Amino acid sequence: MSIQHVSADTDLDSILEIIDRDAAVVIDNVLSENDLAEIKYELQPYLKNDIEGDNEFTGFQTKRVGALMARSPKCRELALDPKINALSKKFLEPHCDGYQLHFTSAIQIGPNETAQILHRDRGVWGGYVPRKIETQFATIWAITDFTKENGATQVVPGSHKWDKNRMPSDDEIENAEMTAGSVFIYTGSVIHGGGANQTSENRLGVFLHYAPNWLRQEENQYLSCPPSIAKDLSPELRDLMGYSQGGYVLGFFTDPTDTEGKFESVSPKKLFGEDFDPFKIASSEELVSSSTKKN
Ligand SMILES: O=C(O)CCC(=O)C(=O)O
Ligand SMILES: [Fe+2]
Repeated sequence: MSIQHVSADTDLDSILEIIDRDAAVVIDNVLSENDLAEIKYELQPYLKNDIEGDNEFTGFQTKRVGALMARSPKCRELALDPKINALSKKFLEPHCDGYQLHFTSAIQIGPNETAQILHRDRGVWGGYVPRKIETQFATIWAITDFTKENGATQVVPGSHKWDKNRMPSDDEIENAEMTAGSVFIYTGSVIHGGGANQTSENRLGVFLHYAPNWLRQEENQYLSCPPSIAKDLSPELRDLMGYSQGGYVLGFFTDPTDTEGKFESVSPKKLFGEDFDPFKIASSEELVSSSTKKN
């Protein structure tokens, strides 16, 4: 089963149908040459380091650069991309009342890298989230071309519906080949992994993953993009990173130095002087009704 490609003007429902069937789809040619040049320029200082992986999962010739919301204004735009966010919301909302940014990473697979171990990203929670709950809506923005030869992500379309222990045969494994500026969408339940790079060029992708607001984020956004940096970002992006409340009470905070009660059990939005619906710990009736509603 090959990976389906769609154009940037394809409607949401058609894309979601493909995601439901294959858990993999490429939207072609979303970013301009200019966008790509800006992203490369912004990531360059961090990709200069020589910190590469050191095992079969992180690779031996692969660089991973995180904290993209703090480091790259252009990656902030990608994270807020309206179409991706509309898809993410629709995909995740059967199991949450809001979603958040879960993981940001630029992954550069260098020459001579071998293929990454195939896996499902939902494994980050150790297998404790029931399979019927989709945990991740994941994007990989191609900053260079992705080819089978240079390490385009390997994917097994349809494997999100497989029994947990079924292994793919070689002819079931596809590569998410795409031109620079395209975006590959996959889910936390589909089997995939970085491809082997048999060329002399680097393969670079920007990974931005989204997850329900009630799950622990893979990349700690509050440490990777602390309030001192987050204060200069847009309220929408801060919300997406989790500087907001998830549901009734998740994510409230108290300023430990506050003796006047101004920052006692409040929404993180208050930290940034944002207008927000006054945050109160939910009443016990609300909590009871929300816990019965979902179960
Ligand atoms: O680099 C890639 O193409 C995939 C990386 C990946 O799946 C991961 O690190 O979880
Ligand atoms: Fe992965």
